[in-house]
Amino acid sequence: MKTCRITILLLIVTIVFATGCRERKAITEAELSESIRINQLGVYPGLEKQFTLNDTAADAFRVVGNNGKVAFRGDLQQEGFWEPSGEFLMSGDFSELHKKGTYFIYVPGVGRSHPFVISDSLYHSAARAALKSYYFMRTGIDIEEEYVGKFSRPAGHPDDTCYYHPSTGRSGGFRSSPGGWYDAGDYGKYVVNAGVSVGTMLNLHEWIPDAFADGSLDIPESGNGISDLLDEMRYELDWVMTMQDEDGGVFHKLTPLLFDGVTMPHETRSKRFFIGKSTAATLNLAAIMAQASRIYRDVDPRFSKQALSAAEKAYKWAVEHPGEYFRNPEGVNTGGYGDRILDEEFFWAAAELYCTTGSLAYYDAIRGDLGNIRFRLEESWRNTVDNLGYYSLLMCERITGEDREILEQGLLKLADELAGLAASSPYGIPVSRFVWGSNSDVLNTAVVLLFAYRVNGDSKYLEAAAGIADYIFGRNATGYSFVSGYGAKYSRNFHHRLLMADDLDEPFPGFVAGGPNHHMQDRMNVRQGGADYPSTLPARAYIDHEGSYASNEVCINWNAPLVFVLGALEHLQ
Ligand code: G3I
Ligand code: 9MR
Repeated sequence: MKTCRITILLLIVTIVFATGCRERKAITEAELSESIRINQLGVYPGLEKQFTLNDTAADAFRVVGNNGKVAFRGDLQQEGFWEPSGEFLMSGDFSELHKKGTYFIYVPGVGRSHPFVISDSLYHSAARAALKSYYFMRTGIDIEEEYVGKFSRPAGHPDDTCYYHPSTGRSGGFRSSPGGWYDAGDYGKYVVNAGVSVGTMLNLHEWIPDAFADGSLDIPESGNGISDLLDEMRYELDWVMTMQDEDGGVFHKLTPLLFDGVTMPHETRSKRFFIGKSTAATLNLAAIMAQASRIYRDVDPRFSKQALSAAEKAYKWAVEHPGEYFRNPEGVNTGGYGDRILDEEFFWAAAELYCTTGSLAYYDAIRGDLGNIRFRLEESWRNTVDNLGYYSLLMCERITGEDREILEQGLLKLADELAGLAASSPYGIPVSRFVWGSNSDVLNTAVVLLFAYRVNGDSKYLEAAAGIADYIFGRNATGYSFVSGYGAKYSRNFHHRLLMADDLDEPFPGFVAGGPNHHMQDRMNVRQGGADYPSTLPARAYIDHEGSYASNEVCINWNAPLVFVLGALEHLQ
């Protein structure tokens, strides 16, 4: 009897050992599977940890450490069919694994994932790179000297001779308008898009001033005792200031008449023009200058004063000229950034002016809307700028009592809707429609959620925001990490003239691609370049190809919520 028990025990031990050996062998030999979609950077130890799988035959997964040892075993959950990507999906959860280290996911019968880390400084580097991207976009500098051999970029546009286009209301002449960032893959500078970009990043600074303390980036101003984020924003603010006309109105953009070809900035020959003067541009200046005025008050009192007076003059002009809508004049084909609904811009500018001055005239203009925050998909530069005003109001101590209650409840209601949508999506995002710049739509939902977390500290909002970052770094239907330089397979062939014209092996790091866009307005151009979209399904309509300006361009208003989300997560997790 006893011998029999020992034999059975031995048999069990042998089977377990043999199975273990077989599994270890299978793990060692497992090949990379693109069906396993995971944040290719990793996850924070204390937050939830999920991945998505495009393969419904499997039922279990392992998280395997660097040493080949299984650190966690779990079951996969059915997520069902997701229409935007046309996939039947499953998900895995390993939130209970907290130990820091390098891992990969192994799914028996499917393969292994890209490696990733569990780390509490997950986005330390990526957040800094995302902000540093603006330095690479500065128009007036010669980056080559610093980056020879690494990133080359000969001197940009001095913009010392910029002509007045007749659409400005002037009949000739020129002046300088130096500094500022290139908008995107093109070399234009647009006030409207400058506004949402600077506004978003200043919102972060006002909430978390040490997110990018002095010395966190390697930029010429580092070491001057001022936050590097404020230094970088100042480069753009100073340019925006040059766009204001004497009467307070603001020129819409500074670009050539036609998009430049693929040439380096110092080689372009096209003349650059001030084009149009619009209510939208004027309100953008009013909003960010009012915001900057309070944020730079201690850092640079002179600038702070000047910024406030520019903002007030601009707001007045806009009130007197509420309908100066921009449209490209004949013969001009650079970016339009045209908008005919300016309620958001008026709200934003009045909100910023109220926070800075406390003047009731501004408060009257916004008081009736305190509870009405929304999330509007697509084109953040025109659709979500009122949200920037709401965020400033949330941080503004002047708002108390019942008004504060209305404001906070409005935000929490919106955040609950977004968190609910994210929870029901197999990729953890509240977005299911994908248009030009969709990655910025996705990131902007995380900004809403992070502000909700600021209001009541409910971790569900922080978790949802972290889940949205997972999507950007690889837990998505394309399998790409959309941020250059970060992840095993990242977007690199951007529609970015600086990269296309130069012979660089590596893109500048820290840029987020526009992302999936089911309209594919550039499909002809992509095809002429000898390629095509891998899929026309909305969440997969993305191609890492330089001809794809509608899915793979870089843009300052898309990187701004990336800076916000990574800077905030790194601080809050
Ligand atoms: O929403 C409509 C949809 O209803 C319609 O069916 C569809 C048909 O094409 O268009 C959709 O609107 C598109 C819109 O983006 C929102 O997705 C427009 O066609 C499309 O032209 C528009 O693209 C804008 C693009 O400029 C072209 O004007 C982008 O939002 C905007 O971010 C982009 O911005 C450019 C600047 O002009 C120049 N600098 C680079 C920058 C980034 O690409
Ligand atoms: O290169 C341009 C890109 O920077 C803009 O965002 C985009 C917006 O319309 O336009 C791109 O230029 C394309 C033009 O619109 C159509 N012809 C092809 C151009 C790029 O190859």
